[in-house]
Order: sequence, then structure tokens, then C-alpha cells
Amino acid sequence: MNGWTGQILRVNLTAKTFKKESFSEEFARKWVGGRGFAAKILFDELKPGIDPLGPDNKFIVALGPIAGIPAPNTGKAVVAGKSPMTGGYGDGNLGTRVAEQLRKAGYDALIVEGKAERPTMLYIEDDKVEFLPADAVWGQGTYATNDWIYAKYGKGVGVLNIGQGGENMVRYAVVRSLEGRAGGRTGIGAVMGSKLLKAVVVKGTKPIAQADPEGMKKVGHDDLRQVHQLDKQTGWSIQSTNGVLAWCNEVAALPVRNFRKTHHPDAWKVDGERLNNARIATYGCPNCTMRCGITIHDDEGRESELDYENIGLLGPNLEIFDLPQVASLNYLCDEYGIDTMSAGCVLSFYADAIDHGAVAGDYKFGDSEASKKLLGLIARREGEIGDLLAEGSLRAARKFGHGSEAYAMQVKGLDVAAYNCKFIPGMALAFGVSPIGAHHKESWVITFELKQTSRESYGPEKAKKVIELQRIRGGLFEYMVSCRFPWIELGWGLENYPKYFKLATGLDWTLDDFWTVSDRIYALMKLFWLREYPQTDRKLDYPPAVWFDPTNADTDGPIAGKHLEYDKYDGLLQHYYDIRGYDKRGIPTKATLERLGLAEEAKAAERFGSLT
Ligand code: PTT
Ligand code: SF4
Repeated sequence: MNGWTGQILRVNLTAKTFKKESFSEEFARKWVGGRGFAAKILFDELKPGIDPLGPDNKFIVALGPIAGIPAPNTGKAVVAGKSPMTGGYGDGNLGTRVAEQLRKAGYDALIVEGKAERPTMLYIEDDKVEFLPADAVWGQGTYATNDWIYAKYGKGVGVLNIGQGGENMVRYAVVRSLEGRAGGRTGIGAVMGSKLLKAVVVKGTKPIAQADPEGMKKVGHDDLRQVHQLDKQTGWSIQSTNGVLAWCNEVAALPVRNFRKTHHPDAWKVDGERLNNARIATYGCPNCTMRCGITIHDDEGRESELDYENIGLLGPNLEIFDLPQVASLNYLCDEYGIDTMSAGCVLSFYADAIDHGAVAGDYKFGDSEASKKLLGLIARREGEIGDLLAEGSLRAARKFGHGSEAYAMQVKGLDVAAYNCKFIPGMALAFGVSPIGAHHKESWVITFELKQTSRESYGPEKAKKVIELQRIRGGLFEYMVSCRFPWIELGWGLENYPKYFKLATGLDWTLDDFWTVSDRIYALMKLFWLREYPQTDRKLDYPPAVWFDPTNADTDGPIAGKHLEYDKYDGLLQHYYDIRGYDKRGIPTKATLERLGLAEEAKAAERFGSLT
């Protein structure tokens, strides 16, 4: 089968067994790869209601038809499982040599089941699979673990590993790969930890079957150059993702003080220009010619790679405007293997809850030393507070009570990304309807909304745009499995993806064919929710309550006195459901499921919750 190896590697850690399983061409065409494969496998194989941190959950690594091929930005992999943060389908997308090595080993996906008896490293080399002891690095951070692995196998292998956060099942633990790369903020690192799986190392030597290997070589080579030139012309990677910080501050969209404020006079101290000035090195994912990983020294001289999300949520959101201090918090998150974004939101929520008298404590906004200590307590689940904050802001709010849930900045249990939507209805909708909780990766509608429409509008054009972006970002890029930055940041055309798909698989698809796959996967993720939460309600698609609160409105700046309005937001949500063909609860109707080829899945879901 060109474009796919046609094989999945299934490993059972309890029994220490493994087998290769073939999948059909029909399966490949229907789900394509990455998120599509992972969602379908988890939907079919997980019993509803299982504990995400128990042995019944599965850890999946899934690749797409262009993953690992020398073409722009294809060095990415999807890691997935039932999310410990949300209880729904969860995944993340990270740069890793595993993309190329696993495909060369002969697999499009890896499924890890069960639980090891002792800390384990899985070593995969073509047809060989070894279950190796990892006691030597259990309890160690991700940097030491990486060094240990590289010392054994050299730097050419693909590596996924976890730190203390994953080992101790911090619900927002991530999977780490190369320098500066992390993914699976829905808690996929904790899923690895729950299985005592410290690391996965992959080496492959086989060719990847393609419909037109010569064509691919030429086009891939030319496009890698073209993307590099585009990056030079636009200058995007000078500030990389953090180029957006100054803009967010200007348009009142920056998270400041647990999202209480939307802008701050000191924001410039941590903006893209300052980050670039402090740069000591640049890292990137494999097959990337627009490398975006800007690395600086933290206050202790350690290398730390910073993106906008990390800076926004560990910096202004905690009222910390000292770049080396922010870098230090970021370094610790990377070392412990916990999500910088949820970590930032959990700490800001804690400070806010103390401020509002929901809980007693002396932690304060702006205190970077105390923040560092708390990160250590969280990663080790040490003491009552470390253990509780390791559960995420929603669960902590439920424990604190006193109305604090209103300002736990999360949707469906996943903390929000660094866009303060106090008065940005479309982006608030994008967070609300993201099928994995509040993640910006699904739909980043904010620039369209602020640059091309009125901020005041709750009209259908915003719901339509959210869906258009979901199809591309949460769809195409997550099942083809390649980085979206050439498209979003450099304007490298979407038409390149059908082109690569054809070179890899021989199939001549239009973009509309791809959007059908995107809609199918979104519908399946929703069915996953229905099975887990049969009483599911549209309120699950609401952003944090504090954004609707008039007493929380800004007192100065461009959106002074403004806030989201419930009735209008609900109308916008309804536009979204209507366009998607979902019912009033936000669940795809039977007709929609039928149209997307999900009749079987609908039947399976109906055993647990009703469909309309
Ligand atoms: C992603 C999320 C992001 S999104 C960031 S910064 W960003 C944070 N990075 C973290 C980190 O670093 N260390 C850490 N301990 N925790 C972190 N949590 C946060 O995780 C990432 C880039 C970025 S940088 C983005 S937007 C794009 N994301 C893509 C995506 O989701 N899909 C895709 N097809 N292409 C993408 N390209 C870009 O990749 P999650 P990476 Mg990450 C250190 O996975 O779970 O979605 O969380 O993968 O290889 O580091 O690249 O301003
Ligand atoms: Fe990785 Fe950044 Fe390149 Fe995307 S642009 S592939 S995230 S280095």
C-alpha cells in the first residue's frame, strides 16, 4: 500500500508481548493517519468509563502518510490516549525523530497496552521489540533521560520520554522528545507514567513505500528550499511564535493575572524582540527549514526554549516580566515533563483563589521563586498542595469551592491557551468547541476575528470560520501529521498537501475530500465524549464563566467595560452546531453521522447515550 506501511505495532507491557497488525486500505482512506488513526483505535478499543490512569488506557503514537518523508515540516508525531485531564479523547502533536524512524521500522502507528511490572524502556528496531529496564532513570528528569538514551544509542534514534511529572501521573504531564519539543498536554505523559513506561526508542532501516518516490524526492527538496526562503523573506522565525505577544498586549488579548487583565505596561519585557535579543541557540524539529525554537539562558544559565504559549502563561499570566525567570519556570516544566500552559494556569488559579479567599496560603502573583518551588511540589505530588495542583485547575477549584470554579481557566478540564477572550467571542467559541478541551491548535480564529470582522459580532461568519480552521488545523495537519506553521505563518499554500498526498499514496484527492475526513474525525471525537459523558450538555462547550462576568471587565484599555454575553454566546454556539449538523447538546445527529460514514460508530455510541 503506497503512502502507508499498512502495519501497526501493538505492544502489551503486562505480558511483554508484541505483534504486527495489518490494516486495510479502506481504513487508511477513511482515517488517513495521526489523529484519525488514534481516535478510531481508542473509540473501538477502550471500554467507556475506564480510568485514564489505569492499565486499560492505551498509549498511542500515530503517524500520517507524509510523516518522516524529506519534505517541509514532516518530522511530527501524534501521541494520544484517553485524556487524564478531560476524560475524553486526548492527543498532542510533537516534533520527533520517531516520525521517520517508526515509519522506517515499518509501522504507521504504535499501540501500547497494559502496565509494566517495573520502569521500562521500549526499544523498537525494525521487527525487533525489547522491554528494557529503565530503573536507572526512573525519578530523573527528561534531560538526564535523553542523555542516558543517547549515550546508549546515539542521536539518530527517535525518542519519546517522560519526566517526574509523567511518572507521578500529574494530569497534565507531557511527552518529551528532542531538545525543546513537548506534546500531549491533555496528559499523555501521565498515561505513559501510569504504565511505568519511561521511554520509547525507535530505530528503522526500511524504505517508506511511496507512489512516486522520485517525484517526492525532487518536490520535497525544492519545497524545503522554498519554505526556507519564505521564512527569510517574512522574517517570521526572528521572533517565531512569540512575535504575537506584543500584538496580544496591544489588542487586549494577553492573559495577565489569571486572565483578570488583558494587557500590561511591562509586557514588552518578555516580547518577541527581547526573546530574539537573548537568543543563544535555535532548535527545530526534523525536516524543518524554518526552525522556530528560540533558546535562551535562564537565571541559572540553563538553556530553555521558549514559545509564546509558555511565555504568556508562565510570564504575564503570573505577573512575571523577567525573561530569565520565565525561562527558568519553562526549563523546570520541560525537565519535569509537565505542560507549561496548564502549569501556568494552575499556578495563576492558585494565586487568584488565595486572593479571593477561596483558600488560605501565601503564594502571590509575581513570585517567581515560590512558583519554582510549587512546580517541584506538583511534579513530585509532594504535600497536600502539590498533590492537589497536580490534578489541574478544575479539580483544584472543586476542592477549594467558594465559587472558584468560575475563574479556573479551563474548558472540559483542559486549561486555556494564552489568548484572553474576555471580549473575543469567536476565539472563545474556538476554545469552547475544541474537542480536546481549551486548545488553540484546533482553531486560531483570533486574527480573522480582530482583523477582518467586528469584535462585537456573534454572527454566523465567526462560527463558519471556526469550522473552516478546525478542518485545516485540527483536521488536515493532525491526520497528515505535519507542522502547520509553513501554512499559517508563511502562507505556504494548502494545495501543497493534496500534492504530497498524491506523491505518497497515488490518490488524487481534492481539499473537499480532506474536509470530509476532518469532519468525520471531529464527529468521532464527539461520540467519544457522548460515551464517556452520556448526560453531555452544551454547557460543556462554554468558555470559563469569568469571561461573562461584568465585574471582571477591564477598567481601562481598548475593551474597558466589555465582556462576553451569555445569550449571544449561546446563539453563536447554535450557529456552530447548525453548520456542523450537531444537535442542541453539541452531538452529531444520526443524519450527520450517516453522511460521514459513521453508522457503525453511531450504533456503538448509542448503547451509552442517545442520538437524535
Ligand atoms: C502544544 C503546546 C504548545 S503549542 C506549547 S508552545 W505553541 C507548549 N510547549 C511546551 C513545551 O515546550 N514544554 C512543555 N513542558 N510543555 C509545553 N506545553 C505546550 O504545548 C510545537 C509547535 C508549536 S509551539 C505549536 S503552537 C504548533 N503546534 C502544532 C500542532 O499542534 N499541530 C501541528 N500539526 N503542528 C503544530 N506546529 C507547531 O508546533 P500539544 P513541538 Mg507540542 C517545549 O503538543 O499537546 O498540542 O501541546 O510540539 O514539537 O514542541 O512544537 O506556541
Ligand atoms: Fe518544528 Fe517549529 Fe519547524 Fe514547526 S516550524 S516543524 S514546530 S521547528
